[in-house]
Amino acid sequence: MFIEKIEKIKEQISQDILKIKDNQALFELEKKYLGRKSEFVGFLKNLKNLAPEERKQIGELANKTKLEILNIINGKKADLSKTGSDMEKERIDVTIPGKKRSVGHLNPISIVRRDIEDIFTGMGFEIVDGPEIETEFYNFDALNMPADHPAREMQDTFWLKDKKGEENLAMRSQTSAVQAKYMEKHKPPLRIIVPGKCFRREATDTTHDHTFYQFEALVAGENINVGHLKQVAQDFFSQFFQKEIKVRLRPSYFPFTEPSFEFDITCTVCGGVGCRACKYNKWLELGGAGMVNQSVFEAVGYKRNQYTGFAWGFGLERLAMMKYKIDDVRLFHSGDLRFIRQF
Ligand code: FA5
Repeated sequence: MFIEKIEKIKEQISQDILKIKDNQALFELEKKYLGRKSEFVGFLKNLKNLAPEERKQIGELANKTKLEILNIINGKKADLSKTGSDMEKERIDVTIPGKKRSVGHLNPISIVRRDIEDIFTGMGFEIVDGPEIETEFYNFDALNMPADHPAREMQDTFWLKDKKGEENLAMRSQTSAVQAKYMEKHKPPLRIIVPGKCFRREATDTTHDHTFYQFEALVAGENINVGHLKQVAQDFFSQFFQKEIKVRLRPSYFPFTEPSFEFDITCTVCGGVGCRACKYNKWLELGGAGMVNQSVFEAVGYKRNQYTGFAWGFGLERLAMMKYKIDDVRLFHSGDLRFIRQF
């Protein structure tokens, strides 16, 4: 009799639930089946009057049924909470274009640096790295620039104390600092480029910043001459700019090269007419260059006059300025998003 009753309740709720259209009706239904005064709860209360064996069997069935009733009610609750407008909100229009995710991109300095590295590895050069904090020895002394040398003044930099508290570590002022370090460990023939960050205590202007990049080239071997220097540079520029670029070597002085040159290319921002980027000079100085001074070779342990070589140190920003027609070097490190997002 009890079992039949339970079955009947189950059947009844399965039918009743179909008629429920709103939360109020569902509330009434829940009350009807599971409320304190409901037939089912009254029935559960009466179980205690059954014989133990029967109580166990029917009790289990009753509890299972109670769970089933709860499931039916909760299922309906979930259905009702998804009203017509909720469904509308959840509707997905797969034809709407997706949201564009903004992915980062390379800084123009990195783009140019990679371009340079590609071109020079294509010419058989090795890419060498060096520390940005350098000893006074490698940044200056090994390059024939002892402490009292006037050329040091043009590369005033920021000094740091070493572990002993002596101020003889420099934020390197030139990538030439890597020259002696590399040659101490390698013998010619050698061909390297060293792209990297340099620092100087500068009064900044459109072509000078306190932090900038250079890329050094160093070639050493037998019978290397100025013609090689000019040709390699010329090949590089025509590949880099994808067009013929005029170069100009002006006599100059660096303690570590002999003879020395200033290396200019025609300003590609104004096409050689004169603009802010070239300070109305029509030419833009890219860097210094020259034939490696035999004293530098000697300082790293090579025999004097056994090898010859050339080196240069070009400003990487200046190349980027030419390539992208940027008229102020300070923009690169300004952190100005309006600038950076243009690349
Ligand atoms: C040198 O630094 C030498 N080490 C170059 C060199 C290497 C000569 C090997 C001979 C052999 P200079 O001080 O002229 O030279 O700097 C070279 C280039 O670095 C400059 O022409 C310029 O393009 C870039 N540069 C120098 N100072 C700055 C600066 N403050 N801001 C931006 N670019 C700079």
